[in-house]
Amino acid sequence: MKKVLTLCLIVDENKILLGMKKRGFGEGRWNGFGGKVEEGESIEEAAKREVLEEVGINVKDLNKKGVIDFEFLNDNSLLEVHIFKACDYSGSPVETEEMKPQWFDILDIPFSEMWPDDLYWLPLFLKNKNFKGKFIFEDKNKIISHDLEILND
Ligand code: 95F
Repeated sequence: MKKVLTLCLIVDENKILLGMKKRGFGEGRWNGFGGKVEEGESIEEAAKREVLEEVGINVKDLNKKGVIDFEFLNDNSLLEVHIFKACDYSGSPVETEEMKPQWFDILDIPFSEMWPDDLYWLPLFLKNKNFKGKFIFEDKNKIISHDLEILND
């Protein structure tokens, strides 16, 4: 069964807010904020809820940037991740049980401590492109194939 997840990256001028995942899936990696869409909520509602829960920030407008399907061959799972950019927000990041937040200069993104797919799509995201893609992982560290397509607005 395919699971639908959200991923929201907060960008403020030349900085991007990432969180170091402290537990669970993705532990030890910097990432945006997100998680599973629950029954009865829209994908955008889920994206906002996860940002508030994980880092204590209220995001105003979400800009939809891309959708990526991730297949993990090791555990036979399929995830559809909806990726959003938020430029308008209120509050300051707070550390939670889930995440230790930190602002990074967009020229100094810690790709070596992130999910390996980010190296492909995050540069497009930062150039404000819309995209869709599919990545096949052998396990959580190894991409064995990928497709990534830029969409016309
Ligand atoms: C990135 C991911 C994943 C991958 C983990 C689960 O919450 C949504 C984001 N997420 N983020 N950048 N890459 C491979 C796992 C699907």
